[in-house]
Order: sequence, then C-alpha cells, then structure tokens
Amino acid sequence: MLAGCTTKDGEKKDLSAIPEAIVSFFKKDGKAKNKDDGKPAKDDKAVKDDKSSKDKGKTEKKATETDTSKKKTETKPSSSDTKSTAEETHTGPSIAVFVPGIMADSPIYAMLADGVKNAVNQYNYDKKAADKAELYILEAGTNQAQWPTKLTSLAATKKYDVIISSNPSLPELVKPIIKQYPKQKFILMDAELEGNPNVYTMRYNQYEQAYLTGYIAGLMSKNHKAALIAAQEYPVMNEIIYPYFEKGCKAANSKTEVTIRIVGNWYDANKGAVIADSLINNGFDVILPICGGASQGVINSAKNKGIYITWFDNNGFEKAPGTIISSTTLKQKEMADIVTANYLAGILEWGKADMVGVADKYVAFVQDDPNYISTVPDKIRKKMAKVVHSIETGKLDVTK
Ligand code: RBF
Repeated sequence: MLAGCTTKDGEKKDLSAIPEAIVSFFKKDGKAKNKDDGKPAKDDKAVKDDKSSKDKGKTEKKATETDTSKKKTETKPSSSDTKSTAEETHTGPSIAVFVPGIMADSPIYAMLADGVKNAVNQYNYDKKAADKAELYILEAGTNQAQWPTKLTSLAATKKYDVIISSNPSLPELVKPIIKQYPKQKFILMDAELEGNPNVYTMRYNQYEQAYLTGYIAGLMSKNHKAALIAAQEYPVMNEIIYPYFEKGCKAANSKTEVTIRIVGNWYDANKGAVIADSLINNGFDVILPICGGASQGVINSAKNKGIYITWFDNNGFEKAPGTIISSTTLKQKEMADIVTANYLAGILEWGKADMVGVADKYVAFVQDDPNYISTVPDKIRKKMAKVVHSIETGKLDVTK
C-alpha cells in the first residue's frame, strides 16, 4: 500500500492507487466540493489563455524576485499578456502557486511546485483548449514583510480559483485576505487551519520527522553533542521540530547534549558556516540544518571539519556523501499533486485540516540510499530500522 492519510481524529484515508485516489480521496458522499454550492470551480473569474497539455512545463508561468521581473509580477500577476479569442472563451480552472520564499535550496517549495505542475499536466491531458487548467507560479522572495501585500495582490486579481502555498505562517496571512475576498480559496500545505470554509490544510507529522532525525543524531554523535541550526524561530520550530529532535537524540542516547542556533534568514550561507564552525569548535559533531540556502554553508563547514549532517525534507545524501548521515523526507510533491488533483476533481473538503506521517508513508526515513548504507554502520542502521518500524506499526507514539 503506497499511502494513506490520517485525519486529526485518527480516521484513515487510503491513497494507495493514486489515479483512483485522486477521485476518491476525502470523498464521502460522492458530491463535488470545490464550491460552497458543491459544483466544480469554474464560474467566478476572468478567463485565461489555455495551454497544450503536451506542452509540459509551459503550463505554468513563473515569476521571481529578480529586478527584471519584479515589476511585472507585482503589477500584473496574470499569465496573459494579450487578449486572445481562446482567452475570452476559456472556462478551465485557474491555479496560482504562491511560494513564500524562493525555490532554490528549499526542497519543500520545489516539491510543492512540482506536485502542482504534475496534477495540472495530468488534468489537462485530455481536455479541450478552453477547458484546460492554467497555472501561475509566484516566488514571493525572502523578504517576509512583503508577503501579505503580494498575496493580497494575487487574490485581488480575482483570476485564480485557488491559491496554493506552503508553510505554517500562511493561515494567519490568508485570514484577512479571505475577509476582503470571500470567494478566494486557499490550499495550504505544511500548515494547519481547521474550520475555515475557504481553506484546506495538509501538514506532515513533524513530531515523527524530527524524532527520527534526532534519533540517528544521538546514535552517531561520538561526543554526544548534537545541534539544530534553524533559519528563524517559528511556533512549529519551537514547539515541534526542535523539542522532538532533542527527544529523539536523548532517546537514542540519554547523555546527548542538544542545542539550537538561529541564522536569522533563509539564505545566508556564510552565516550558516560561521554558526556551524562555532558549534563544531565546541564539540558538536552532528548538525541538523533547517535554514534554506544557509544550509549549504553548514554542509561546507561540516565537510571541512569532518563532522556529520542530518538532512530534512528531501533526500540530501548526494549533497555531501560521507558527511550526510540521514534524510528524513516529506512526500510533499506527491501530496501537492494529490490535493491539487482532488481540487480539480471537485472533491477537496474545504475547512478540513489533515495530517500525514510515517505510517501513511508521507514522512519517511531513507534507508535504501547507497550513501546511507556506506556511511552509517550496520549496527546503527539496524537500530534505526527498528525505531522506524515501531513508528510505522503504531507501537511507538513519539508524542507520548
Ligand atoms: N523552509 C524552507 O525550506 N525554505 C524557506 O524559505 C522557508 N521559509 C519559511 C518561512 C516561515 C515564516 C516559516 C514559518 C517557515 C519557513 N520554512 C521554510 C520552513 C518550513 O515550513 C518547514 O518548517 C521546514 O522546511 C522543515 O520541514
């Protein structure tokens, strides 16, 4: 079985056969649920130009924070430059992806965009031009003070049936926007908000993700000193990721000393290296970087000084073979694909907040990567296999 999904009340959703699951996931009564009236979302916005489904990669338009494109994206986040006949008759759905940051060095955002693209391409495959879904991707950049304005501008265009984004700060950002634009729907990944009829959220069990990462850090640290370098403080970091990283470290070896350092942004590799150097000089020999582009500095420092890195969100072994000892991944691409497909199929349940974890196979500890096998001793891999299995089977609830 590929996957399932656990709601907050523990109810299991089977996602094993993705094509069928796309139509059945969360579907309880067989009714379409994109709109409050239960009809698929197609009716209340300006039309957009259509794209050939075979023309993969061109279905979406991408805007970035670069000087050349900035003005255009801020003033005209529409994908249409000219009005064509096709545009005027276009009735297909329109989706915007709002990347709160940049995709480079942030796997969680790259996976989001890839998953949505997949779903749109799949949806468009057998559609007539006028019915194809249109996709626009906006990279909002690393200046978080600009996010509310940029997100509000996107909603103000009234062009996008749904805006898809990802990170735990988004629920608070979208609440005032929904008040202003009550028809605007949002799908928020890696976030939680229940009971808002305009919003669907899906998050990952980061108690498990952080615990497993801490567990291997505790097993591999020779000095019994492990650290997390985070880009910034936020509730999920302070209340889930760091405490459960620490819990995992200490469950593996109760003598482990655990600490956290903050970079202050998601891009400064130099600062990441300076912080890592100072930790290493104080004996810390396993580091978990969660700091976007700053992580590269942490990796470089670890490589130079011969200590270990545990990696979060995607498979990072190739970044530094022999230095990276683990990857605890989120299947954000697959999940973004499924929720977008469900949206397009009209069966997404607005107001719901779902969470998936290790048992659902949307949080995974990579055990079959050749670099894992060659870097981590057999005895430790066996211990890891055991703890992963305990979580998978429900024998171990890391929150207890
Ligand atoms: N994670 C990234 O990988 N890159 C980012 O640029 C990024 N920006 C974030 C900004 C805010 C305000 C918050 C709350 C989280 C951000 N995250 C980012 C963290 C992300 O949501 C997640 O916690 C981590 O990727 C660990 O799974």
